[in-house]
Amino acid sequence: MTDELEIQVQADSLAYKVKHYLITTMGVTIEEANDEELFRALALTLREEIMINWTATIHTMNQQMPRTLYYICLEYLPGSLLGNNISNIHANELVKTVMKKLKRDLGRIMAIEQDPALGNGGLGRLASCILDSLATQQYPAFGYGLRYQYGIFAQEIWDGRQVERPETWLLNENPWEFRRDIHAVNVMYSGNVIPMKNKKGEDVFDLENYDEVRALSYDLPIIGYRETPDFSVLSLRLWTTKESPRNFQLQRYNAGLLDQAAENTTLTDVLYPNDNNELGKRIRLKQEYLLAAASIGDIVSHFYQRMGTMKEFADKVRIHLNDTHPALAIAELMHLLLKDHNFAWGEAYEVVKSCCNYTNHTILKEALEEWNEGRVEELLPRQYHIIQRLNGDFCRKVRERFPGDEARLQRMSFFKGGQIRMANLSIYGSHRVNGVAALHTEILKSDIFHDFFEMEPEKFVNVTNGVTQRRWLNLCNPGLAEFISKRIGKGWITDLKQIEQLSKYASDHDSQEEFLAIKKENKREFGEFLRLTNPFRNARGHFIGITDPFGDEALFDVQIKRIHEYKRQLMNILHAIILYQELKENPNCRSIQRMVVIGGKAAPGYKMAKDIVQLICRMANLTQTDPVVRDKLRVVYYENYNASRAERIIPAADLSVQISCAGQEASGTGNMKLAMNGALTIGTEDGANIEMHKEITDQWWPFGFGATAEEILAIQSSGKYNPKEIYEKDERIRKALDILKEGTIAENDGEREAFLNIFHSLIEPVRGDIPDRYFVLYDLPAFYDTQIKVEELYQKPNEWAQYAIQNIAHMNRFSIDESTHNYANLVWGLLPCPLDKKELKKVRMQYSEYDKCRIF
Ligand code: NBG
Repeated sequence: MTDELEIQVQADSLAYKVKHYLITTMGVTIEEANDEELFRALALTLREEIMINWTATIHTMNQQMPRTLYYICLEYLPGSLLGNNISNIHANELVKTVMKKLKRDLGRIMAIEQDPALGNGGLGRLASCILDSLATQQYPAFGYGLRYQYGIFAQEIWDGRQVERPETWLLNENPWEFRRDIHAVNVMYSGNVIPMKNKKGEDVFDLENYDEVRALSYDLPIIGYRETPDFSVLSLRLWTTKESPRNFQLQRYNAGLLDQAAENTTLTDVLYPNDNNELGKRIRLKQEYLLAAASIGDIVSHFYQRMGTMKEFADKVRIHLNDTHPALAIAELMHLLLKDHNFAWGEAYEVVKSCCNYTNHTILKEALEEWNEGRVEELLPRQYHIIQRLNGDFCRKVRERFPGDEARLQRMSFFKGGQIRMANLSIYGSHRVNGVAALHTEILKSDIFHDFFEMEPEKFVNVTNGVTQRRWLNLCNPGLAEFISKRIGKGWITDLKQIEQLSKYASDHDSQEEFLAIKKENKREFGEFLRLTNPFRNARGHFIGITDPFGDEALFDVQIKRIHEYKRQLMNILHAIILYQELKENPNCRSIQRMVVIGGKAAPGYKMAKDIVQLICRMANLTQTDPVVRDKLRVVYYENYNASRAERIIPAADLSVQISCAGQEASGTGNMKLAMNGALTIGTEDGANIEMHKEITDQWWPFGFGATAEEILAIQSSGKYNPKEIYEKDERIRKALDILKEGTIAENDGEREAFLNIFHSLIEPVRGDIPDRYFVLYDLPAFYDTQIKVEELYQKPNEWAQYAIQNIAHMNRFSIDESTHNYANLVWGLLPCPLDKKELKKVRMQYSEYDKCRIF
C-alpha cells in the first residue's frame, strides 16, 4: 500500500471508532454530536492506542525491574493534552484526515480542552517538561502529584484589576485520567503515639485515635515522542481525597461539627496560588504530607510486592523531591522502613540517603519553607519524632566536623525559633542537591547553603533547566518547525543539538525572508486571538471593548511570567511610561511601532503585584485610546496567562523580556522558549540567561544589560544605594514616577492608592522597608538605552532575522532532554529501559481480539 492509501484506510477505521464512542459513551450519532462530544470521542479513540503502549511499558518495567525514578512534585502544568498526544504518537496527518472524513474542524475541537492548571509557574511547568523528556527517552520513571479539583485561578481583568475566578478543569469528565481504586492509600493525621520496638529493637511508633484519609489515585498517561509505534507511556499518578466515606470523621459528624468533619474530603480541593512564596498554612501542610505519604506508601508497597524483600530498595529506587514541598517523604520513608520492614535506624537512614535527591528552585527567603514545630507535632506526631531524631544525628555530625562552632550549628539545625526548616532536612536526607542554573547553584554553594556545602561538597551539583522543544517549538510553532526541518531534517525534535546546523542559514537571504514571513504570520494569528479573547471589562465584569493590537509590522515586545517584584515587570512598565511621555511631547520621536505585551498572574494576596497589574492595565487603556500615542505604542495586558496561552504568544514574539534583578531568578524557562522561537532577548545576567548568552555568544546577544549579581551584592553591602537620588537627578525617571505620585493617570481612588504605593516602594517605603529592593531604578537607564538599540536593529529586518536564526541555532543546550540526561548521570544513576517490542506485540494481539466480539 502507498503511504497515502494506508493513511486513508487507517483514517477510515479511526473514524468508525470515533462514531462508535459517540454512540457507546454519549448516546449520540456523528450528525448530532457537538464539539465537546467529538473532543471526547476523539480522545477516547486515541486513548485506546495509548493504553496498549502504556500496558506494555508497565509490563516492561515490571519484568526488568530496572532502577526506577519516582518524581514527586506538588505542581504540574502539562498544558492541553490532545494536540501534544497526537503529535507525540506521530498521528498528525492521520487525525487531520479523520476529521476531514467526519467533516469536523480539528482546531475547534482542540480548543474545547482545558489546561490541567495544577501549578503556579516555572516549577510546575518544568516538572511537566521533565516527564515529557523521561517518556521520550524511555527512562523508567513514575510521576506523583495532587489532583486539585480547582487548579490555579482563572484571571480576569475588571476595570483594570485582577479578579480571580475558579478554574474548573474537572467540571466535565477528563478523558485522559483513569481512576485507580486499587492503588488507593490510607494516610493518617494527628492521633496519639504509641511507642513500640521493631524486630531490631528500634523505637517505632504506632498511632491511635487518628484521622484517616483515603488518597485515591488518578493516573494520567505521559506519552513519549516517537516516529515509530513503539513509543513509551509513563504514568503520572495524582492523588485526591475527594471520594471516600472514610474521610468523614464520624464522631465529629455526629456531634454536628460538620466543618471539621469535612476537612479531610476537601484536602485536595485547591492549589495554593502562590509562586515563590510560602504562607505556612495548615491545609497546605496536610496536602504536602498527603503527597509524601501516599507516594512513599505506594512506592514501598509496589516494590515489596514485586520483590518480596526490601534488600535492593536502596539500589533500585530513586526518589526526586522537587523543591522542599515533598520533603516529608524523607521522614515517611524512615518511618515505613523502621516500622513495617524492621530496619535499624542507621540502615534506614542509609537507604533514604541513597534514594532521595532534592532540587532547589529559589533563593528567595519568603519561598524557603518552614513549618511550625507545634503544628507538625500535632498533625504528624510520628514524623515529628523522626525529624527530631534525624536532627539529633545531624547536629552531632556537625559538632564532630566543626567542634565549638555554635553559630554554625544554629544555622544548620533543622529547628529554629519554633520552626522546622525543610531545606535543611531535605539536604540531610538527600544524596544530591541541585540548583537549576550555573549561577543559581553557585549561590546555593556560596551563600544560602554554604555551611552544608562545606560539610558535604560532593553533594551539590548543577543541572541547568531546559524546555521540551516538542511542545515549545514543534507543536506550538508549526511554521517555524517546518522551516527548520526543511533545512536540517527532523532530528532536532529528539536531539536539539542538531539545531546548531541551522546557523549556516542565518546569513542566507532567502532563509531570512522566509523566517520573517513566518513571524509575521504568527503575529497576525496572535493579534486575531487577542481581539477575540482579551476584552476590556468594566468594574462589574461586563464587556466594554476589545483589545486592538498592532499589525504584523510592529515589534512584539513580550514579558510573560508570574508577576513578582524581583522579575521587575515594574521596570518594563516604567519604560513604557517614559516612551508614552516622550511620544506625547513629540509623536514622531519613534520610528517603529511597539506593542508591549505583559502577561502573568499575581498571587491573590500579593498586594504590590496586584498594584503593578493595575498600572499595566491603566497603560493598556491609555495607549490604546490616546490618538497621539496609539500609532506608535500599545501596551497590552495579556489576561489569564497559562500554558495554552503561552503556546499562542511565544511564536509571535520578537523581543523576549528577561529582566529580573541579577541573582534572584533561579533559572527561568520562558527565556529558553522564546529564544527557541526566534525572539531576541533583552535581558540581565541572571539565571539561565547567563548560559544562553554564553552559548549564543556576544556576537548574537545584542541586548544584554544591567548590573550583575556581583555588582548588586556590592551595592547592597555598601549600603549606599539611594534610589531617591536617581529619581531626583534623572529627568525621565522623575517625570514617569511623578505621574504615579500625583495620580495623574489614575482614574479612580483605587488606582491612585495603588500607584502611590508603587511610588513609595521605590522611593520612600513606609515601615522602614528597603526602598527599591530589586534595583529597578538602578537598571532602568540601561534598559532604556538598550531598548533604543532594539529599535535600531528592528529597522533592519534582515539583520534582525540573522540574529534570530543564530539565537535559535544556539539553543542546542537548552532542551529538557539535556537536563534529564544530566539528572540521570549526575543525580539518579538511571539508564533507559526501552519498551519491549515483544511485549508490545503481545498486548496488541490481545487487544485486537475484541474486533471479533459481538453479541448480536
Ligand atoms: C522557579 C524559579 C524559576 C525556575 C523554575 C524552575 C519556583 C519556586 N521557582 O527561575 O523562580 O526556572 O523554578 O526551576 O517556582
